[in-house]
Amino acid sequence: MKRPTIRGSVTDRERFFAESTWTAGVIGLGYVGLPLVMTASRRGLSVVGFDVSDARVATLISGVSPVDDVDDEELSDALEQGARFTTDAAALADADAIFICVPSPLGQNREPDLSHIESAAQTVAQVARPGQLISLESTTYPGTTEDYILPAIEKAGLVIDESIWVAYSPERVSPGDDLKTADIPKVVGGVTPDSGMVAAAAYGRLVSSVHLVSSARAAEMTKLLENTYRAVNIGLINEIAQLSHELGIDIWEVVDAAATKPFGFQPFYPGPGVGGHCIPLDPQYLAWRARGANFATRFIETAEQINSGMPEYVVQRISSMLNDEGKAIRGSRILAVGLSYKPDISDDRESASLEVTRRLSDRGAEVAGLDTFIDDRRIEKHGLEVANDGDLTGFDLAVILTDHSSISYEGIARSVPLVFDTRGVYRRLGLEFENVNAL
Ligand code: SAJ
Repeated sequence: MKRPTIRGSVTDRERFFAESTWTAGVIGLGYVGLPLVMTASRRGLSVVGFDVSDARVATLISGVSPVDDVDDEELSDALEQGARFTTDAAALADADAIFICVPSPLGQNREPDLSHIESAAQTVAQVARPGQLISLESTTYPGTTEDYILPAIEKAGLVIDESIWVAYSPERVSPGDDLKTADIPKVVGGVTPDSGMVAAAAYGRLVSSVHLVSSARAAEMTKLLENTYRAVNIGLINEIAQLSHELGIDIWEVVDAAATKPFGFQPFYPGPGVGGHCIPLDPQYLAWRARGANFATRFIETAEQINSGMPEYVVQRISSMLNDEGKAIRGSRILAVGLSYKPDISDDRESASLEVTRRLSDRGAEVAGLDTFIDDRRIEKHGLEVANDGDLTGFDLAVILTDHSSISYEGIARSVPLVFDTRGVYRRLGLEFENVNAL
């Protein structure tokens, strides 16, 4: 692909983004895009949010936030300040900077699915105009911004660094974390040095700290390193947890002890597997790109095997606990506590909890779900009975899969004869019950 020639100076464009009240356009109004719209609005910028979903746009216009981390009040404030939400991409032509925050899932064979990025690039090709900054935020493999966004601006007849600037800046939203977008340092890399400078000036208006790297690829790789680091360390602790159980050692005690080391150790905790739309997926983007370079990413593959094997490991441990009481999974009534992929959020995408409940059901258990963040209809949609937290009797075993803070763990231990705690929540809360076993 012929790279557009680089001409023109950036100083006035940097100054524009650093000093004027410009308009931020966001493509994709999900758990990344909507907080970004809120941040821009709070910082006094005009904002226009675009999404392909009529329902999502209608919800936003009605002042109801579809994203856990954005409350209705915040949304109403932004609407009062003139925030626009639309399914009409033409509105993005008003934006001085367009931030692309669309999903980057995996396809059927766990290969990158860039269809959302591709469609966002087509939108950019339609609305791009001189003076704009285009920044891709979706997690993806190194080279995506050049491969997909540059051709889009060329199609619009624009020249990089003369009439338009292009960069990559990974999102670092951690759903359920009370850190706001503006308080999380932002890594930024341009497809050219000049584009990086212009993007850094724009992001400097949105967040408290910008870390400029030399290229879009470096920024893309930064994000994949962050999340691969987590996936590999979670895989490590899940393996050590299984070994510790074989050796009769309490892994939770050992992690807490290792965490007393003030340097060189970051605690990770075992669990029923790795959920969410980032940690299980992002490392596969890097592994896929590595294969294209004939490079084997062994740590990523091994971590993936261990983490994706945790639901079955949890089922085996449950089977042993029931067998010790002369029972089998088949015919047992099991209470599954915590169905979302991590505590105190309602998101159950890729949730390991649901992989565990599916396997238990497949083995003939009657499984009831208890999750204060997920409504009954969704629990039933997952093929589970809805547990009545007012009466937890009648179960042979309870398994703690996601440790929401709103659950009464003491109540569960007093009502259910056996409890399998995959999150170490009883130890963390200092609750000691004979009938509770931990991973
Ligand atoms: N998990 C473990 N053990 C651990 C940590 C996590 O089993 O020690 C599991 C969790 O239960 C969950 C999954 O891994 O099922 C992912 O957990 P997470 O805390 O990484 O949560 P995410 O995926 O919502 O958010 C992560 C961000 N998290 C943190 O930095 C703490 C961050 O890596 C990214 O900003 C974000 O993904 C993203 O959007 O990429």
